Amino acid sequence: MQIEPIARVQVFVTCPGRNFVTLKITTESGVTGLGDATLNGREMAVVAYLEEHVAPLLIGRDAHRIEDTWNTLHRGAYWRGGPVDMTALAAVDVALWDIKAKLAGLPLYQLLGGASRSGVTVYGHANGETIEDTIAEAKKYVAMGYKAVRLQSGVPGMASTYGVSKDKMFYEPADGALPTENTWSTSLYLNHAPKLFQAAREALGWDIELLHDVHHRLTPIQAARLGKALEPYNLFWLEDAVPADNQAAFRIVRQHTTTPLAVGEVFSSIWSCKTLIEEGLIDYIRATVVHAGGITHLRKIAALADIHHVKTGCHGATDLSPVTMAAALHFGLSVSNFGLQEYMRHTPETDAVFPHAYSFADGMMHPGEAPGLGVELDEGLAATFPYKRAYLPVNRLEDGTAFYW
Ligand code: GCO
Ligand code: MG
Repeated sequence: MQIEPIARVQVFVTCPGRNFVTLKITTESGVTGLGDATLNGREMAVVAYLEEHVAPLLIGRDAHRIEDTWNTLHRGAYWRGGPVDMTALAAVDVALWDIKAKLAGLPLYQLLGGASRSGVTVYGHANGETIEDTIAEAKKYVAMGYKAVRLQSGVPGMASTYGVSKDKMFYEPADGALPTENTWSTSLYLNHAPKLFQAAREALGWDIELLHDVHHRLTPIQAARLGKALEPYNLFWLEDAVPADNQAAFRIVRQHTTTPLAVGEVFSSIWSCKTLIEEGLIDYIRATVVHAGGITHLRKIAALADIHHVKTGCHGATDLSPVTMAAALHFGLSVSNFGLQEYMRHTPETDAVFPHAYSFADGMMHPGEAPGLGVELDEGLAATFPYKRAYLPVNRLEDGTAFYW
């Protein structure tokens, strides 16, 4: 039996415009694997967890035993689960898949069953202060070949809202050494959102898929009303319509609207979406490689989803590093029930720190043919971008009540 003992485990933190945490595992024969361990706004919690509690358990283990390592780290942790633990576990898992595929001399998707499609269809982010600006941005995505675009626009009367950036291409909300405070009005938003999509259909036609992210801000009955109001505009999905801590909340939304529902970017395990999937309450599951326990665990979520007609729709914001982007593309290319992949382009600095083999053409991405994930970390360049504490914003209602962001 071929054994590939783990010799070294290192954690790198770099901030080429935003913070990224990267795990690097090196085997005794010198093969390296990378895993993304970035948890936006809580980066150093995962660093400490990996360095102090996970790395010592890995030294000497056989890098080939991915499933056993996953179960050992998960079942062997009495306090298991949650975003910090599952992000750390994901980083280990992805790094081990990277190593295994490099040893096999194959791009990772080949080990996951091979390509099920010619490419991974992605959606881009069009956003603007006004409906007109947002539509103008969307037209640029259509011109670039995108087949699906997410639309977010500013709401008249609200100083700022989720998804609308100062710099349209690189939306980066984790912008403060202390959280920025936003003010939220559900009624202004609910009156505005359908107008955005009515104008978008008039200007963009019906051949482009349109998506929208509510970012966890409605009650179930408000989400139901929005879903109904958006039905005439044929959305590909309505995302995070309500906070999903209570999976049963989706029953109300579901029974009122045929607008397809997506949820799960903040989920860390199959237990966060078991009811949603089994009861057919959603159409797309947005759990990702980096925050839901890596490729090993995401495959189990996707397998459960598959038998319930739920497709994947993995999170792919800029706070997920190119290591996650690559892993998501290998996963998306091979998984049977692929739906759509989010793609927010990284800054040129980030792309330089993480040279990668993946590429975009005609609205689709491909992970490339390099053995493993096809991503490396330029450690020298990474070291020139030191960590900077950065929080995601917080939200308050107009009367000052603390609210979901
Ligand atoms: C998305 C997400 C992001 C998150 C961000 C938080 O749909 O891409 O909602 O914009 O807000 O990933 O870290
Ligand atoms: Mg989202």
